[in-house]
Order: sequence, then structure tokens, then C-alpha cells
Amino acid sequence: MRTEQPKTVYLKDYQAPDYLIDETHLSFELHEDRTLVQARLAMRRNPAGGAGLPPLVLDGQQLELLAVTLDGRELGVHEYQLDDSHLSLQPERAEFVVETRVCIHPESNTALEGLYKSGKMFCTQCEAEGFRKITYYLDRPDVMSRFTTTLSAEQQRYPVLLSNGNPVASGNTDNGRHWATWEDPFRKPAYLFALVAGDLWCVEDEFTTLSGRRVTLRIYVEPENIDKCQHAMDSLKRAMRWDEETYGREYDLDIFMIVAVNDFNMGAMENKGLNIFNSSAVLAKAETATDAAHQRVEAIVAHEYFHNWSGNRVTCRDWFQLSLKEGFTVFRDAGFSADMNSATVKRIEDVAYLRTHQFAEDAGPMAHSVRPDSYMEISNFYTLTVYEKGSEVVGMLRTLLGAEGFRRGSDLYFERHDGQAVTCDDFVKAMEDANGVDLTQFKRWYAQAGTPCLEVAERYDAAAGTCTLTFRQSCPPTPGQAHKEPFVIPVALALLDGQGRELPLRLAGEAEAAGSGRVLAVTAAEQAFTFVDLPERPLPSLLRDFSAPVKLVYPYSRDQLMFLMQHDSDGFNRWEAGQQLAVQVLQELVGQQQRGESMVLDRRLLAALKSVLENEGLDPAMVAEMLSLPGEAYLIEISAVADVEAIHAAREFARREIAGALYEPLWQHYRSNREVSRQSPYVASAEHFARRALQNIALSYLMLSGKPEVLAACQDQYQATDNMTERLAALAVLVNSPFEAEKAKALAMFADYFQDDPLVMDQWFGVQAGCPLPGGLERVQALMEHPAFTLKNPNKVRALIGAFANQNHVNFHRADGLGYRFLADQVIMLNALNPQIAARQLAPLTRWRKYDAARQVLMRADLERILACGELSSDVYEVVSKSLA
Ligand code: B3K
Ligand code: ZN
Repeated sequence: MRTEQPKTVYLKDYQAPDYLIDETHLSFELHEDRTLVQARLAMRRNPAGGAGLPPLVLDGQQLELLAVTLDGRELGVHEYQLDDSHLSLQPERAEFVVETRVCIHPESNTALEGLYKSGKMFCTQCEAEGFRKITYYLDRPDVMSRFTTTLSAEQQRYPVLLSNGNPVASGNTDNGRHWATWEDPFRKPAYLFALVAGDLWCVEDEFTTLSGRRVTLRIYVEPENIDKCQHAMDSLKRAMRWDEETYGREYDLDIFMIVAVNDFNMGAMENKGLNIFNSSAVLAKAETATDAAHQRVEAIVAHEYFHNWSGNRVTCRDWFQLSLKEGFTVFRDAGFSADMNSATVKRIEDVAYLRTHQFAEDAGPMAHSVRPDSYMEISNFYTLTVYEKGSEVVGMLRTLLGAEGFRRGSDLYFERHDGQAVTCDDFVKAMEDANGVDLTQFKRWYAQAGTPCLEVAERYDAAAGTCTLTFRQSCPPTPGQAHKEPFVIPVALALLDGQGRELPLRLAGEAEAAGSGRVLAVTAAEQAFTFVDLPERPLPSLLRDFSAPVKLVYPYSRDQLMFLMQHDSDGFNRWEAGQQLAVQVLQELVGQQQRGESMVLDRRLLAALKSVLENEGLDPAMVAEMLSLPGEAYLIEISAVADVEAIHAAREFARREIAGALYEPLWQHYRSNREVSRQSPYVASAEHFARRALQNIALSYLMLSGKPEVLAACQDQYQATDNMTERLAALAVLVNSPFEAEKAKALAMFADYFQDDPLVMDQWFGVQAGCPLPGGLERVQALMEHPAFTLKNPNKVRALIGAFANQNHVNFHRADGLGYRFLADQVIMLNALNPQIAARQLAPLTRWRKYDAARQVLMRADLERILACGELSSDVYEVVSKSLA
């Protein structure tokens, strides 16, 4: 906590480290009330760092220094300097050994960074700058060292002692304690260090790499969760195989471990050989985890595993390069999930998420480029822009270079930089060198923030048989970047004839047509492409598979959108046409609502959805996606001034109209899928995810009818099921319905039955927090008093406070501002407990510019109140001050 303003760190100020650490020997004496950490660092002057012997400045925070020695000699207090974040001393030789002994307090560490206790176990989280809360060190990713770690703890309470690498020795001491030594043969930055001590059980398996090496796989959990590991283990093995086949990457140690902990600030962490996971990202079984949770486990297990190459073997030079590992690894995990499930559905989900949340971030006060230029608190930059947009940038490289060219580039990148800490420029350079191309202009995607807008105009010349597409790109100003240069925007497209067939594509000047789909690279602010040999006016299918993270503007009529919905051969664009049609129709309803007119739904939307329901060739997951209207958050994002109440009313009205008009086909789909669910035990596979998705969205529409037969079906689904996907969907539908007695009964039964399973209770909190019926704030406030709730557990905060503020728009944005006041109060409390979580929960308040004048005043007042409340963490200070600037 600080009262003065935190300092801003700039990329342009990067300097290589003065010293390097060749060997790091750590020894931990873990105790309930205090832990002793001894570090022996074999160091030397960085040959790249210039002449002379500058002072050695080690990072360290919240450490109680007991002793420091240089080359074996204990230093007196006048021989080193201490401030609240550094220990400085003067080396006398170019090679030396520094040893420190410190005392730390994991038991009172509620920030969950550094060494802390999660329930009964000790664990660590070091990325980005948590290692400095464990010992004095050069805590920066370009200092890579070989680690040997010995940890000792009370044998009874902590029978399992883990760290990175391979176990090399262990033993007992008198006084009931035991110890273990782990050695990691790979040099790594401190942010990848980890240790765990606890009473853990494990599920063990084995994987043989393509080159024939055997790797032991272990997932460690608290004993009560031992039956929830199989899905993660299966996912891990699939990910290991996939990375060998798709990227040529093999695992490199003899053992790979995952540990599940309940208190964790994010999803998981890729520590070398010892991944630490939020239990929500590893535990899954039919009875307690939904299909979405199963898919999230699969994706996160893969993501962290893939980091072993994209992040660990090749790491970041500095934290401005974070997207080097995160954007690339998200891209890799998305490819994996696409291959394991439906690729089109995966793309739809990712794009919907990006457009709703990352576009909003890009348009808000915290907007930053994929490679930021500056930060106050790096923890605030684990953002949708660095992750999701960063992944899109890698995806555009693949689109431009082709699958093979991209693979040549990634092979060269891994080979060239193995064991190094590098930059985003190095990544692009490998892509350039492997393909003989110049990507200078492309690199603007790393440097310029904001979501580009791409306007497309079409001109058809019937006499000449030509069709000219003119692209105009622009990018709005973002904080610190008033003016933007044109991007390289890959536009995948096809031209469709009146039957929806793709026409052969020949650009003016080309000798002959080549294929019917291609990627145009739009590089200028305005650029035209003329296609020839077109006897009829084609309908363009643009930005196929969402080939660039831009806002595409093309004046499609509703009839053209309906045509594309049925005929476009690009599955993503079929969905996209439906979304655009729905957006047009919903915006019309919002206008009617605002003018006080009675709402009238364009019947074409009903006709379009009816044909989707009747199309037996469609994947049920696609049907479910196409039935889902654009979310309120997305409708807010695309509004100039968001009218939350009108948006909610319009969307609910449309849902009711759909439910009324399509009751019969929805009921048929519901019944047939429910029948399959009832007849066969739960299977976590794409085919069944798809089926249940359709079943559940059908139920949510049907319930709007209020018919007793639907209520009965919903209650039956709630009770008579073997899986959480059906149970939770039925519960959510009941909670959002007017059937008060039935709802209360179901909620009580659920809490009673699952009270001892924290992850299931999170879902129980979540469905209630998201309920848009009046009184949402009061319900959330009452739930804060529930014995299962605590502000100290990030999953609980996200499930209740996060779901309320991010998903329950009508209640959070109530006109009297009490929703804002509630959130600000929670942020102020969290600021003292867990600054990273506090800063994250703030996001909805930072978007104040989106709302009407009265709400803006209220939201700003609460931001000001947070700013004035005294000791703010750098995390919260940065977000609040930038939002008000
Ligand atoms: N690399 C970690 C994120 C660490 C966040 C630290 N505040 C998880 C991941 O992206 O895989
Ligand atoms: Zn990651």
C-alpha cells in the first residue's frame, strides 16, 4: 500500500541487467507462523552490461532481512542499503556469491502473490513480480538461472513437498519434520519458480513422447477432490500429443505436475514442471461441473502446458513483451480446442468474447497496445488486449503466411531463441526470415491501440462484369495515441452468386481466376480491389472466419443477411449474418422502446430462426449459437450511449416473441435432446456438448411461455439428471422465472446438497448474481452474508460480485447509483486484502463514458470516492486514476 503516486515504467527505458545469476539455491523452512528463506545466488557481471562494477540492486518486498553475506562474509549494516523494495550492495569482483536469509509470513498473505497459504497448503504465485516477496533477487524475466530448491515442513500436515524440475533427494529430520530437494535443469526466470507443500493426493499417469521418452504425469489435489481429476489428465495427454503433431514441440522433463488450489488470482500458472491451478480450472466431473467448465479445464490445461515452449523455453525479455508468450499461447490453445471440438463453434465463442469485452477495453480509459509502452502496475496488463487481441495478431500472421509458412516461422522462432528471453520483434523477425517477407507495417498491430474500423463499399458494373470493393480503414484515438497509421488487415473473402455458390475470383490484371476464396491484404487507408468476369452482381462474404480484429461495416440489407445465414459456405459468417440481422432488429426495438412506442419485431428474424431450427444438416451447437441473441454487454458495447433498460427490455421482448412463434420446433428440439440425456450417462464430448447446448437454450426460451408443461419439464430436468450441465441450466431458468416458490425450493435444495463443494457453490452464487429480475442488488447483498461466501477467495468474489457487475446490467446500473456504490465499497475492501482482484473488479466502473449523463456523474463519484479513500494499492490507483483522467 502506498500514499504517494506509483511510478510509471516505460518500455523505452529498458536496459539489460547489470548482473546475471547462474545458480540459485533456495532453502525454505516452512512454518505455520513464519517461514525462513535462505537464498544462495552465484552471480556475475553481465558481459553485455558495460564496464565497471555498478552496485548490485536486488528486488525485495515485505521481507524481514535476517542476514546477508557476500562470498561467505556476513555484511554489517553499513555495508548494504535497504529500502522498502530493494537491497543494494557493492560487489568487489566480477563473480561472487550472495547469500541472504529472510523471514516471511505466508499465513497472512491475502494478496495471493509470493508464498501464501491456500486452505491447509502452502503454495506460490510469482508471475509477474511475486518472487521478490519470497526473497531478494533480480526479479525480472531476462535474468535466467538454474534453480535448486530444498523445502522442509512438518511431516504430518505437509506430507507432499514439491518444486520445479526433478526430485533429487529427501529425508526426515527429528522433531517431526521432513525435507525434499528439487533440481530444475533448465534455466528460468524467477517468475516460473514454484513450490507446494500440503496433504495432497495425486492421480498419476504416463505419457511417451514422440521420441520415446517416458514422462510421469501427476495431478495433485486435496483428498476430497481425487475423483475430479480424470478429465484434466485426459486433456493433458491430448495437449501433449497435439503440440508434438502441430508444432513439433516435445515435453522436456521426466515429470509434469499440476496442483489444484482453491485460492488463486487467475486460472492457472505455468511454473516449470509444476503448474499451479485454480481448482476451478482443473477439477471436473459430470455431477459437479458443467460442459462449459469441462471445456474450460481442457483449454487451460492445454494453455499452461503449451507455455512450456511458448513462455518457458523461450521467455519474455521484459513485461512489455507479455503478449509474446500470452498472445501466442492463447492462439495455440485456441487451435487445440478447435481441433478437439467444433472449430466453427470455438471461433464463434472467441469472437463474441473478443468483440464484447476486448473491444470495450480498447475503447476505454485503460486502452493499450498489444505490446504496451508503459505501466504502473504490470498485474493490470494481463488483459484481454494482451491475451485475446494478441492471439488475433498471431492468427493474422498465420492467415497471411499460410499454415505452412507459419509453421516454418514458429519452428525457426523456437530453434533460434531456445533458452533466451526475447521480444515480440524477435517473434515477427522469425516469421519474416522463415518466409522471406517484410512485416514492418504489420508490426503496427503490436504498437497501436484501439479497434480499427473497416468500411467496405461495393460497386458493380454490369456492362463490364466487374465488382469493385473499396476498403476504408480508420482507428479511433486512444490514451496517448491521437493518430494511427494504417494497419495490414487480412480480409478473407468470397463472392457468392444468387444460389450462394462461391464464384471464381480473378482480380483485374490477373491472367486467370485462382480459386474462389482468398485473402486480400488491405494496407492503405483507402484501397480498392476490382474483380472481373462477373456476369451477375455477387454478394460478398467478407472477413471470413473473422480474419482480423476489426469492426467491419458493410451495408447489408436484412434480406441479404438472411440469404447469407442460409447459404454462406463459411460457417462463421453464417452465424455472423444472423448476429447482424439480430443486431439490426434489436436496435430497432430499442428505438421504439425509447420513443415510447409499442415494440414490433421484424418477422424476418423469426423466419430466419425458424429455418435454422428446421435445418437438419446443422450441427446442434451451431443451432444453439444461432438461436442466441447478441448479449446485452455486446449491445451496450456497440451503442454510442448505452440505454441499459431499453436494451434489456428490447432483448427480452424479442426473446418472448421468438419463444411464442417458435414454441413447437423449440419444444421438439428440447424433448428429443432431453430424451437422449435421460437415456444415456453423461459424456464429455463435443457431440454431447452440442446436444445439451441446444437442449438448454430451447428450455430457456420455452420457459418464457410460462406454461405448466414447461415448468414441469424444467423441474424434472433439475432433479432427474446425472450432470451439472442440465441441473444448473434448469436452476438458472427457474431463478430467472416468476415461479417464486419453485425457485426458492430449488435454490435451497441445491445449497443444502452441495454446501461442501466450493466450486459448485460458486455456480449457485453466479446464477443468482446474474438474475435480471428486480431486486438484484438486495439479493447479492444478502448472499454476501451467506456462510459459503468470503471476500478472501477470488472465485467467490468473481462468482458473486463479478457476475453481478459484469452480467446483471439492469440491476448494476440501477438509476439511483446504489449498484455503483456497492461495487466501490467492495473494491475498497478488496484493495486492502487483494489488490489484483480489487483492480479487476473495478472494470465496469471504468466504462462510465458509455452511459447517460446522470449515470456518468454517479459512476465518477464512486471512482473519486475510491481515489480519496487513502492507502491505495498501485493496482487500484492505476485503474482509478486513468479512468478519471
Ligand atoms: N501466466 C499466467 C498469468 C499470471 C498472471 C499474474 N498476475 C497464467 C497464464 O496466462 O497462463
Ligand atoms: Zn498464459
